[in-house]
Order: sequence, then structure tokens, then C-alpha cells
Amino acid sequence: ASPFNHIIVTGGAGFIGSNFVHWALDNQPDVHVTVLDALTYAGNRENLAGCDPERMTFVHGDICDADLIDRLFAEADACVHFAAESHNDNSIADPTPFLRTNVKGTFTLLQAARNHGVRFHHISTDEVYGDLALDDPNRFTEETPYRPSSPYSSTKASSDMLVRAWHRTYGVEATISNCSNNYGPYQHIEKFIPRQITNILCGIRPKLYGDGKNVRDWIHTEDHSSAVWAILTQGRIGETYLIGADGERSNIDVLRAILAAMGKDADDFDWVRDRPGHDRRYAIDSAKLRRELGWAPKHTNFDEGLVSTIKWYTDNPGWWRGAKEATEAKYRAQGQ
Ligand code: NAD
Ligand code: TDX
Repeated sequence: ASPFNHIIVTGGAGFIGSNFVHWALDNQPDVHVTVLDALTYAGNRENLAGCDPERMTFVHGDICDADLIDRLFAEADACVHFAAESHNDNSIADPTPFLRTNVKGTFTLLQAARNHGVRFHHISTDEVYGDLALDDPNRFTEETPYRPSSPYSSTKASSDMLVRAWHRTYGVEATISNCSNNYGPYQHIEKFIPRQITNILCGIRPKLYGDGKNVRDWIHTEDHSSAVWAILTQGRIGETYLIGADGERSNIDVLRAILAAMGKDADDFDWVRDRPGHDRRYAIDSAKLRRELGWAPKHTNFDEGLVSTIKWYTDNPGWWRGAKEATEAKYRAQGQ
């Protein structure tokens, strides 16, 4: 049985948060989830379709609203904090909402966790560690110094620092996880993999930044969910755990796999302007999580996961079509 009966999930209408809510309701029969989400451009109430209304309550609200957070935390025993502004390119165009949601929002939640004795799990990213050279034999570990590059990753790093300080100073029962790049259903089409899949479905040529050799370490979002659950329920308080599934692939390699799976030529794409400050490579060593908590990923074949993700976007055009034009117009204006 779960040690927690009532869990607040912030950002539960976004990509990873909604996958986590479905995972928790499917796998943890004793748990009630309250989703708190502001439904920004990235949040979609439809992502939670099919959730049992007896076990999932949706609250439309902002993590910076201290009065609302205080009321919700009075009723809960744990919070898993996914809500964030999450897209690097957006943070370069306008960092303002990143400072507000990622830093002030996390601060607001920590104050409520402190006041109500709520167990707090903070969702973060491997991007706080900066980047590695393509030929660096090392991967990121929990001991790697923080060296964020982008407005997005620097606000995520800031939020991690707040969590550590609130644990040490006020005794908030907190854990942090820093995960690698997620893929799977319900990911916003501004992100690399769904952007290219939906481009092809719309007859637009995929767009590759820079020289295409940047490496990301891919994990299926379902494996992220099971790892978060393991850390929430068995992780040591005050600790950080890195989550990754040994999925390093270069962007051009991922794009060519999408092109092949969708029946296109290997060169049916455009090279476009590089992202300013573009991190070269991320790579996660998740040995601590595997050793201490016995976690292992289920989706170990990236090509298979990619094919099922392509199928999901192909089968659900109504989910993404409404956002496509505006998303591409924004990229076009940036030369991307
Ligand atoms: P997303 O952009 O798809 O979803 C973010 C959600 O947060 C949306 O539903 C949005 O409406 C909500 N939100 C934004 N501002 C809010 C506010 N002020 N109050 C309440 N809700 C608000 O993001 P995602 O890709 O699902 O990422 C979720 C978390 O995981 C983030 O914390 C991100 O930093 C982290 N993360 C993401 C990845 C990845 O590959 N996408 C990898 C590692 C870590
Ligand atoms: O059209 C594109 N072409 C392209 O070459 C896009 C949108 C991206 N890229 C490149 C940039 C990156 O090297 O693909 C790679 C992946 O890009 P994103 O999907 O924007 O992800 P990334 O910047 O790596 O960040 C993601 O993983 C870590 C999430 O968006 C973050 O929230 C998470 O913290």
C-alpha cells in the first residue's frame, strides 16, 4: 500500500505530469490525486481524460497563489511538483515567466510544505549540470557541480537550490530527481520529437538545429513515472536521485529514425539556425537510483518507443492540430 493517500500533483495537465497521474491511478489503488494546473499553453485538460473522477480532482490554479496553495496543502500528505515553464527556446525568447513559475512558484509550494508538514518531491532536469563534450567518458552523477546554460535550466537549478535549503534549514521532508529527456504521448509539439513527427504528418520538412550532432539521453515518460514513485515512497529524505535509461542518441540519428519509420528519405529535412548557447550533450548515470531503490526502466528499446510515439501522434491529430500553426509561426519568426 502507498504511504500517502492524498497527493497533490502540480503541472498534472502537462506532458510528464499527466503521464504520472495516469500511472499513479493505474498502479496505486489507494491513492487520491489532486491535480493543480494553471492550464498555460502547455497544459491541456484532455490529457487527463479517462481519469476516475472519484480518485482525481482537478484544480485550475497557479502555483504562485499562496492562499490557494495553503488551502490545498492543508488537505494533502504529499506533493509531486512537475509544474514549470519547460521549453528552452521559449526561455531564450522571453525568460520572464520562467523566473515566476519555476522560482517563485517552487518557493510558494515549499512554504506550504513547511507549514503543513507535507512530503515534497521536486521534479528537475539533467540540464542543471550544463553539458558534456561528445567524447567525454564521464556522465552526470549526483555529485556533478551545477553549471546551467540557459534561462530555463538556470531557473530549474535555482528551484533545486531552494528545495535543498528548505530541507536543511526548515526540515522540509523533500527529495529531488533530475531526469534526462522524456518522450512519449501528450508531449507538446514545440519539443523536438513531436515537432518533427507532426511536421511530417503536415507535409512540412523537419527542422534540425546546428550540426545535428548534439546528444540527448532519452527516457520513455512511463519509466520517469515509475522512478518518481520509487523515490517518493522509498527515497531517502534530503537526497537527490538522477533518473535515466542509458538512451544517448544524437539529434540527427533520432531524426533519421523518425524519417525512416515514416517512409521518408534520410535527407528530407532542413538545417536551421542553431539554438543560442545550445548544450552539446547530456548523459545520466542512474546507478544510485538503481542500486538503492531497485528501479529499472521497462522501455529499453528506443526505436520501439519511437514507433509507438509516432503512432500516437498519427492516431490523435485532434489533440495537436489546433496548436500546430502558432507553434510553427513562432519558430519561423526565430529562423528555426
Ligand atoms: P510541460 O510544459 O508539458 O507542462 C508543464 C505544466 O505546468 C503545464 O500543464 C502547465 O499548464 C503547468 N504550469 C505552468 N506554469 C504553471 C503555474 N504557474 N501554475 C500551475 N501550473 C503551471 O512540461 P513537461 O515537459 O511535462 O515537464 C514537467 C516537469 O518535468 C518540469 O518541471 C520540467 O522541468 C521537468 N523535466 C522535463 C523533462 C522533459 O524532457 N520534458 C526532462 C526532465 C525534467
Ligand atoms: O526543431 C527542433 N530541432 C532541433 O534540432 C527542436 C525543437 C529541437 N532541436 C534540438 C535541440 C536539442 O538539442 O533537439 C534537442 C531536443 O530539444 P528539445 O525537445 O527542445 O529539448 P531540450 O532542450 O533537450 O530540453 C528537454 O529536456 C530536458 C525538455 O524540453 C526540458 O524541459 C528538460 O528539462
